[in-house]
Amino acid sequence: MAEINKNYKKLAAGYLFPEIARRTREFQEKHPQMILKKLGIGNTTEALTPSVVDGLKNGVNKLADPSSYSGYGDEQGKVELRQALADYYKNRGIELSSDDFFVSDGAKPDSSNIQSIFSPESVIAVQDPAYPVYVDSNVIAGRTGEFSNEMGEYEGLLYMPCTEENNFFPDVPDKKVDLIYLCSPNNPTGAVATHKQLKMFVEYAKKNKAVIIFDAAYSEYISDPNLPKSIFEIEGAKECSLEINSLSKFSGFTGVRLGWSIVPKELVIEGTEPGEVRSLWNRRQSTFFNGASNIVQEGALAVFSEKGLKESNELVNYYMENARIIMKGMEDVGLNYYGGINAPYVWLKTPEGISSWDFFDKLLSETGVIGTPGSGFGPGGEGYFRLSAFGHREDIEEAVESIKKNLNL
Ligand code: PL4
Repeated sequence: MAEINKNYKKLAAGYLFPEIARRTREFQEKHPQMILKKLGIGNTTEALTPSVVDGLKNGVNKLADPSSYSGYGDEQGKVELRQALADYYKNRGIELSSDDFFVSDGAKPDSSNIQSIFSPESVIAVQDPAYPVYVDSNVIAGRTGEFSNEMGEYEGLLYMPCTEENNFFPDVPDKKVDLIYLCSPNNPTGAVATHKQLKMFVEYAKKNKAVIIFDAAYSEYISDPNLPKSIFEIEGAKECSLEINSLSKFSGFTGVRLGWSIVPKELVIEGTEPGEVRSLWNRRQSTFFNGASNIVQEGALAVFSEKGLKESNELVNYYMENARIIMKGMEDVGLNYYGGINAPYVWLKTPEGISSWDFFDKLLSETGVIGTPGSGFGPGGEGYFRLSAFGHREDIEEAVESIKKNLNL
């Protein structure tokens, strides 16, 4: 008898972002005259840069010519792209082999799939609040108990609180865990871990034979040169960490799709030899994934040219100017906020007594602005609200003006 994977039934609610889209559609149907301003989903809006467009065209042209046509490629990605990635890290002082890189179609699939190479018995620790994929993928894999409505938590998961008191970066767990998800700059709080904080996690992981899964999807938004962009800037991290990243937010690849994971040869867990964990991930990817599009990989190669990097950095600056406009607006209306400095998210504290979802409804109905309720990122997000800096400048300005004019505080 076929049976479904019952773990799906444990999932507390629909996946956050489709849920926001559903509520927005419902509202728009009831208020067709209202022009909505979308600062909810962290979705890029600006056009691909000229270098990337040339790279993609080059990919198409190669396929149009029988002498350069290619079909299936290596599941791990093009050799040149893996090397370009290794060189990019090397320029930032991080020595990695191109074999440590696995090109994929994004950080979301990598961050949800990576758990499959670890034991089903693994105890998981997540930042609270965090990108929901880390929790949901482990719920589906059966690493949690039921969801407690009272606590807003899954049994068996360790939630590491990220609060105003600890500047939204957690202390190391006070008990033994096996897999630790860290995201810096953090989605949704916009907080960035310092070298010292990451060092404490690396020390914890080594002492407890745990593995850190480091999501660096927003690393290019760090402008402070004193803050680490990669876990591998920390001494000893290669032995206990892997990292995930993508071109979604750096180069506007949210719809183009290209990411990568770094599983260093040095990463060793109990009972494995150097290179064995990397081989497991290779095995997993070779079985379940047929490689990123060859056209897209040409576009990605173009990002890592001198001109391509300059253009992508300009994109980042564009969105960060949006973040500054949002922060200024929040100051003007007197709402407390965090993040927004080295990250494209502004993390608002909702007014006293208003829950995250109630603030979502209030902001939408009074101002037409869509944001993301903090509680959608975990129980620690209750009482907070995320505004995304991804958007056309005029839309961001209109959204801020509408908040200033219409929000009834
Ligand atoms: C909506 C910490 C956004 N449908 O594009 P990818 O797959 O390379 O990256 C996804 C990703 C990975 N890691 C972190 C992220 O925040 C994201 C993207 N998050 C958001 O608004 O929080 C887009 C969400 C998209 C999704 O489900 O990822």
